Amino acid sequence: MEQIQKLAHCVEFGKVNRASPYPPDMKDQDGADEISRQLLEDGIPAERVLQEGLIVGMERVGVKFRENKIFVPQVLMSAKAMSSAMAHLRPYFISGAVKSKGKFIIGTVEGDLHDIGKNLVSMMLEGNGFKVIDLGTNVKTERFLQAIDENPGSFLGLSALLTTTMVNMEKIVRVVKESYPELKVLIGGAPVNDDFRKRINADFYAPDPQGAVEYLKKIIA
Ligand code: B1M
Repeated sequence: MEQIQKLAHCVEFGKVNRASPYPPDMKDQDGADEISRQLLEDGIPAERVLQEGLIVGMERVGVKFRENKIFVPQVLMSAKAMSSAMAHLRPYFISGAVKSKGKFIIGTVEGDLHDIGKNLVSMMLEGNGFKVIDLGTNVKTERFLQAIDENPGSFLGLSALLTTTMVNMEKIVRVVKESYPELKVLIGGAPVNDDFRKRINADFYAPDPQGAVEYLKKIIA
């Protein structure tokens, strides 16, 4: 297997580094950390490392998670493997050698502290080449507006896990669309669905992280 394919494999199966005992059948093998560093040292362009290694691996993760072939703990290990490689790639993003696919602002809405699903969406988008601005949980409308102001041309993602907080999405979408009618707003989280999305005038409802990735990729294509 070529090294770059090995990197995709490490992300897919959550192999962080050589010291990591997980997954057991890859024990004592290099992980995403060592392989990505070696590829860059060998002069492989960072763009290729991202596209053919990390993104390929993360896409497989997204599809398997959607099909219930893997579960949250496995996705978190894949995200960890991806993050270890991203640490080596970050300087290339900053220098402009690797272009991000777009900026994605995300937060769990006001009153809501659940962040596991939101974090999965963030990781999956980062793994697919987007710059993610994660505002955390309990995010007020004003904070979303400030982030949009600071990051022109970005997309916005709202997450909610409570029936009592999903209603806060409506105000956020209304206020954001008043100032930025062109900005695409995605919503997600267990209590929301496409009917609710239509009602509050958001642009897209993603049932899972892969749905968000596919929607954004379609828009920027
Ligand atoms: Co809370 N909680 N919780 N909780 N909690 C639920 C959501 C609940 C269904 C449990 C229950 O009663 N059966 C219930 C909500 C009921 C309702 O509103 N109808 C509930 C409640 C009531 C509460 C409290 C009010 C409890 C209390 O204090 N009395 C309280 C509220 C605190 C607050 O937010 N203000 C509370 C607190 C907590 C903890 C802090 C203890 C903890 C959160 C820890 C954390 O997130 N860091 C917690 C947890 C863990 C849960 C459950 C058990 C699990 C949620 C979770 O992480 N799921 C949950 C019950 C359950 O779901 N079984 C429950 C896994 C996660 C991967 O799924 O977040 O749905 P999910 O994300 C999915 C998709 O929805 C989607 O992608 C993800 C992956 O597929 N997605 C997006 C999510 N956001 C997206 C955004 C997108 C696209 C897709 O684009 C932008």
